[in-house]
Amino acid sequence: MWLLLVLLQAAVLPAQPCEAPGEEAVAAVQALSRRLLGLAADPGRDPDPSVYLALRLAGDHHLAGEQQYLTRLQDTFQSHYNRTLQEAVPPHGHPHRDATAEWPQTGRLALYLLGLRATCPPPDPSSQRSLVTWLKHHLEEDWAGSRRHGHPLTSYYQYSLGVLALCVHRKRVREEVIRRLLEAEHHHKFRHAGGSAVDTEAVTVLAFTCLERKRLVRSRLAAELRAARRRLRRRMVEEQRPDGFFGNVYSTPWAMQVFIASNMCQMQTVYGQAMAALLKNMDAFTTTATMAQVLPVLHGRSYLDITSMRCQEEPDTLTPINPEPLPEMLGTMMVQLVVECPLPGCSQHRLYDQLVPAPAGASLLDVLRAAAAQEPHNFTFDTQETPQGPFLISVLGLEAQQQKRNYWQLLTDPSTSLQMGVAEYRPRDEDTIILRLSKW
Ligand code: B12
Repeated sequence: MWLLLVLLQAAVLPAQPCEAPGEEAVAAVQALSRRLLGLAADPGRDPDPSVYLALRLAGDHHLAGEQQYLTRLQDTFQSHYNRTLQEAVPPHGHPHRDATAEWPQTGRLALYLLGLRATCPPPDPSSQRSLVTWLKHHLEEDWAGSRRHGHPLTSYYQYSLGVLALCVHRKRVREEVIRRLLEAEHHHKFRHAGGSAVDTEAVTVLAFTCLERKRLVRSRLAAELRAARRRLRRRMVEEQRPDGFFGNVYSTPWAMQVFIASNMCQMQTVYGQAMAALLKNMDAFTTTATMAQVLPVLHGRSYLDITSMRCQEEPDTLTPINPEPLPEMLGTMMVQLVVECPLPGCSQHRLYDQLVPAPAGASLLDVLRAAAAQEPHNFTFDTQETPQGPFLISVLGLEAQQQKRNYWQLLTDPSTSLQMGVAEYRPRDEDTIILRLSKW
């Protein structure tokens, strides 16, 4: 009887304490994992280290598929950095600033290095040494940028990812570099116009947790990090929305990683509420990037679990599925497209205001294409491919500038910032969409 009870309980309880509970949830999570695996197998998509991390942190695996994906990632990163290293590294081993003339790649390299730590069996650490040196270099550039401009050259999100990845690789970073994050937290600098701070706060908490846990900082700093961690966690709990989300549906998985990494998922009802909200909104995760960010928490894992991968216990049972085509909608819709330039230096505030007909159910990207094709051909735009999808970089010949921290913000009337990019958002008939050159 006793044995039966234990067995029954084992069948009902999730394998990981923070995992999505219940049979229905397990099936939904597995379906999402299988879809991500299907998308990862598409050679037409650039490999993304977050996708690899999500596959590695899942409960079940397709080990051959993961190995293939890793090879593609290695080809991309190793060849880029080997080439740049040959051009850039002087004999004493520190990369020159000029040879990395492009923007620092703090976040991407950090995610790749996190991915490498998650492979089974772990690769020879000597093969990663030069990449770790590069990451330190990018982080230093970001730190110098933050002193000069008051913010890192990339963003605090990428900066925190950099600290986290170096910590997971057990590499020390200068105390001043860490203190920059503490100051930013103290002065509420993580929030940027048009976006919430939750994603960045959560990555920072993970980085602080790692630094403390791996004892990579002195005890005084460790105490400060612990206090900041508690503050940030308390703030997240206080700011949880009535629908269960922290920030929005896409930042919620990051916030949940905080509770997993702090072993607090079972104690906090907020965690259960957030998990229930995610499970109710699984269809919001349509891009590889958003799927990759939600899957680890649905499996009850955080990025800190990378440091304790159990290579012997990985079931090789996952099979890919291909995405289903979206249902076709009949008819046309009319979208009011408005372009605004409210920044100093703009010739006019409202630069464009036209009604655009498009097929019902079309994406915002399709609406922009329809506007460009429409007489008198006075609308132009350009996008750039990113791991999150196409990013709108220029409208009517006005390019958003990374250096000036401008971006083309997407809004619905009067001022609601969209939670999706141009390829994912589907306007409805009679919607007004605003493309606004904003500061972040
Ligand atoms: C920083 C940030 C920004 C900055 C990026 C500038 C910079 N130089 O860093 C700014 C403020 C410009 C920005 C803009 C937007 N963002 Co943003 N952003 C982020 C954040 C916090 C970190 C991204 C990052 O650095 N990743 C690490 C690097 C290594 O990965 P990466 O993929 O190479 O990152 C680049 C691209 O992702 C791109 N990018 C940033 N945001 C977005 C959003 C979309 C849809 C696309 C296609 C690209 C893109 O800029 C990054 C830096 O170069 C994420 C949070 C998260 N959870 O991912 C949200 C996030 C990716 N953004 C989001 C959104 C919704 C937007 C906007 C659509 C908001 C809006 N209404 O205008 C716009 C994009 C509009 C456009 N022009 O196409 C959502 C995307 C959700 C989804 N469904 O895909 C996220 C997940 C935030 C959230 N929790 O809702 N963002």
